[in-house]
This record gives sequence, C-alpha cells and structure tokens, in this order.
Amino acid sequence: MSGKILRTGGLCLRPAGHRGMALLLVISVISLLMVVIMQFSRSMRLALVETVRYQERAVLEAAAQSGIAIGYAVLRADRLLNDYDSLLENWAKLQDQPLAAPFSRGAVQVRIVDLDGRFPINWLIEQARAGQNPGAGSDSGLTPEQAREMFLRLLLSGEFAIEDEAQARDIVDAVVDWLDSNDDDSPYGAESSYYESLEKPYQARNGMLEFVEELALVRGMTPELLYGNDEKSGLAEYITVHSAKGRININTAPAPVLLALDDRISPEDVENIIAFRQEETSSGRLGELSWYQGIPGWPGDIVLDTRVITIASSAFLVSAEATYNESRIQITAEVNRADNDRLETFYIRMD
Ligand SMILES: [Ca+2]
Ligand SMILES: [Ca+2]
Repeated sequence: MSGKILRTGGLCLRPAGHRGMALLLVISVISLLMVVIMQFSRSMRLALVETVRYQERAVLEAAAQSGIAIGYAVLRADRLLNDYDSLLENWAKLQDQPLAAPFSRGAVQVRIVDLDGRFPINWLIEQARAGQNPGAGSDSGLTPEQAREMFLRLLLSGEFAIEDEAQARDIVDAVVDWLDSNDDDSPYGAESSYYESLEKPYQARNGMLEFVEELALVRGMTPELLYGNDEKSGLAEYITVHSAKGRININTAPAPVLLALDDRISPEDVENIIAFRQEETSSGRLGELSWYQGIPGWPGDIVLDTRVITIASSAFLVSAEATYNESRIQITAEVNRADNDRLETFYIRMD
C-alpha cells in the first residue's frame, strides 16, 4: 500500500506522513475503548456486589421475620398450656436454641423476655392504674405510693450507677414529675420550668412513657444509669413501659426487681427465690401465687401484697437476630398477649 493514495468513498488517507498520525488515532481510540470497557466492567462488578448484598439483606430480613413469627407462635402455644409463666417454659428457653435448621442460609436466634418481670415505670402515676384497668377498683395493681417505694429500692439495689439515697430520691421525684399531668414540682422533682431553662429547651412529657429510652430526657438520668457501664447494669433492662396489670411476675423478675418488691426482702431471700424457681422440680409449684412462702429459709412473716405480684404475664419482648456471612439484622417487638391468646404488637423495629 505504501506510496499509493487510497480512496474510500470521500475519505482520503495518505499513508506516508499521516501514517503515524493514523496509528496514534487508532491507539487513542483503543485506549478510550479500554477505559470505557474497564469502567463498564467495574460498574457491572459493583452492581453484582449490590445485588448480592440486596439478596443477602432480603434473606436476612425474611429469616428475622420468621424468627419473630416463631416467637409469637411459641407465646400463643404457651397460653394454651397453662395460666402462669415461668423461666422453665419453652418461650423462655428459646434463646438457648439457635434456629439453623429451617433456613438454607444463615441462622436465627430468637429471644423472649417477660416484660412483666420488670418494674412498670408508668405505674408511678395514678393514670396507669385508672386508664388500664377501668373499674377494677383498689385491687388493680400496685399503687403510685408502692411504685415510688419500689422504684427507690430498685435504684438503691447496688446494681446501678447511683451514689446515695439523695440521688435516688431526686430521680424518683423527677420521673414522677415527668409523668404526672400537672406542672407542680415534687419536693425533689423537676417540671417543664426546669427543662425550659436548659440550653436546648424542651417540655416534660406530663403523660405516660411510650419508650424506656425517653427517660434519658429526665433530670438526673445519666447514660451510665440508664444503659450501664463496665461495672454497673443499665436501668433500661429492668424497666418496662408496658404493663397491663401493674403487677410483677415473681417467676421471672430479675434479682434487683425481686429485692425491690418489699423492704423486708433480703438479698439471701432473693437468692433462695431464684434457686427454687430454676429447679425443674419446682415447675408445678410456680402456678401458685404463694409458692415463695414455702421455699427454704423464707421469713414466715413476709406475705407479699397481691396488688404487687403475679405469676402470669401478658407483656413480652420478642427479638430475632438473623446472621448470614458477616451481616446481621435484628427485629425487636414488644407485644401484649391478651387473655384470648391474641397478640397485639405495641411496636416493632428493625436494626
Ligand atoms: Ca405459661
Ligand atoms: Ca408533670
């Protein structure tokens, strides 16, 4: 071809001086194409990773939802078995069994916690009693006075980041003021006038709590107290905002709550309660409200107020954690199990 002039249509290529130019052009085009191809392949790879992630997430979500459904089913089945609730029952043991078998990929861990074993914080005010038990009269759950004393004892149980009784009293009164509908300060409390004077002002709720986390807004409630630190537990694990009957289940309540039930109860009594109720042989006895009176070492003169204790629960926390490869999804629900074994979900959230 050298030396000839090529004509192709209207295009005229002169090989000699322009040959280098043409080669450069070809190389540039090829380079450009390679960049485009590489870019394309990179975005394809990213899209593939995204697709895998999306699939993984969908698998995790479905698995966690199945876990919640399993938790609900176990709670319903339990209601048909008997009229009481204890830590020896299937619902309480679910957390010891990772559920791998029903899922082709990953595993699910379901945990059910009895919220009626916790301190019902909204019962610090009369509204909880009046609102949740219309017409139930004086027999309906603990009174605001009993709740205040119990809350004080709980704070002073040694389990939480509380310095002294004065600090505990301040917190009890501040929480009461946060909940009660009026704007009158309790002796050691704080109402909206205090919160409005803060750098970022807000008002007291003056109503019942819907989430335990809201307590962080109350004067004196530190993160260490609410969520714990290396040495102390967090109050949030021992408190519930959902309690239909305002009674604490002695079959499931953790040690600090048992200790707070009555000022005559000692730490040794609490140990005896916990030792008895975790024995499989005690199972049948836990269906009687007075079982604690028959345990070894129980002081005969202590009879707990039946407005304060119960052996049957209706509010539960159900959580399901699904894991697959390095990923995890957790769904948490708080539910009320009505007497007809129906479950009403207070709230559900996914993390
Ligand atoms: Ca039961
Ligand atoms: Ca108030």
